[in-house]
Amino acid sequence: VSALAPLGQQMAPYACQRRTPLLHSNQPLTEALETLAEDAGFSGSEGRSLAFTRAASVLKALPGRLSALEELGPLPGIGEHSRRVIQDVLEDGVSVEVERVKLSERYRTMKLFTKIFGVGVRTASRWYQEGLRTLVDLQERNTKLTRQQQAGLRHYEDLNTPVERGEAESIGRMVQEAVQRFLPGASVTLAGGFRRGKPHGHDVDLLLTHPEAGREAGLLSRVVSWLDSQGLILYQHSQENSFALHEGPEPPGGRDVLDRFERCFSIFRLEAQGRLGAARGWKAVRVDLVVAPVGQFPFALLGWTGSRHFERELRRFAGHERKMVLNSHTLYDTRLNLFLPAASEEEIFQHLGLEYVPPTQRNA
Ligand code: TTP
Ligand code: MN
Ligand code: MN
Ligand code: MN
Repeated sequence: VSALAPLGQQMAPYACQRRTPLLHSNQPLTEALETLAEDAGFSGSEGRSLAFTRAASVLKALPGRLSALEELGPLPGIGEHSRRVIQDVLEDGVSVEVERVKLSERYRTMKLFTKIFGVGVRTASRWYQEGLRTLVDLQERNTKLTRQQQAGLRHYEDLNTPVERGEAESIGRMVQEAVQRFLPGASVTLAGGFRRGKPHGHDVDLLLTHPEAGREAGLLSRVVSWLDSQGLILYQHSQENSFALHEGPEPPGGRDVLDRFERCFSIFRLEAQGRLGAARGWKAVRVDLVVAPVGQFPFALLGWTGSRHFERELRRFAGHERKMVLNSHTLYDTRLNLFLPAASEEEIFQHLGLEYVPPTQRNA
């Protein structure tokens, strides 16, 4: 028995109770499990998908490289199927099941289609059933596309080229400059994977707020119009704020609508940063802009920093262990029947009775 065994046994059951760094020692194992999670998601098996995601997440939090299944001990959240996959990869270097999935026509096609901005599992699956297999098929068979999907297809290559941190920071500055024009004192915060320390990402997530509540109203449409007039926006689609406190908290585990902030899903035209490979002089980059009133800002920041699995676990912990409802707007205590305000992410963790987990340790 190796040194990992006692450590494995100390592993807390919820990902939000653990520290999960970006880099960890079990990459081949987590990649295999995440491929199976993705494939299960592609066939609509959310439960199975979550089970593989949970197992991968536990391995990411291990303090060292796993060399034998026995070292895991009775770890929470790693089911029988996942154990089998782990064992195969440990013993043979690969899992036959995972390799088969990766080569399957269905997995490859679903991956190709869901990488189009605006295409989810349901649409991709329908196209697959209709016999479509390539991006050219979509065009040749005159598949009906939304405006968002058309933009996604037009910029497919750029949008599937990782966004570098420097590019994300440039976009942050562009937005900050526009914001200052219309509302001095407002702030722009880089959230998402970059806040967790990732060196690159699939998009740029920016949170806008102003220290005086209410001042942020109307800001987003002005900012987006101005950027658009400067030729910096290739696509945008905005949603109004649909959050109302008087509606009370939403039941946890309901729909996957994550929040109701005023927001803009967009594609920016970013001038080349003097790097290689930007022969055209510019690059299309996905940008999410979200506006939060200052009172909800810590909740929005926590919600938009991710990872998705970390967020899901925070909400599950809040509901199951504390009888509280957490979302990107508020924290509600159902036993005391009141909202618990917070001025920082730290205070939200305190309300939940959780040790604070800094953004770079939320890579669950
Ligand atoms: P993403 O941008 O999808 O993911 P990411 O930034 O972690 O990774 P990547 O580098 O690939 O971009 O989502 C960021 C966070 O935003 C995620 O924790 C979930 C949250 N989110 C919401 O709260 N509401 C939403 O409507 C969406 C789309 C995301
Ligand atoms: Mn992101
Ligand atoms: Mn990456
Ligand atoms: Mn995003």
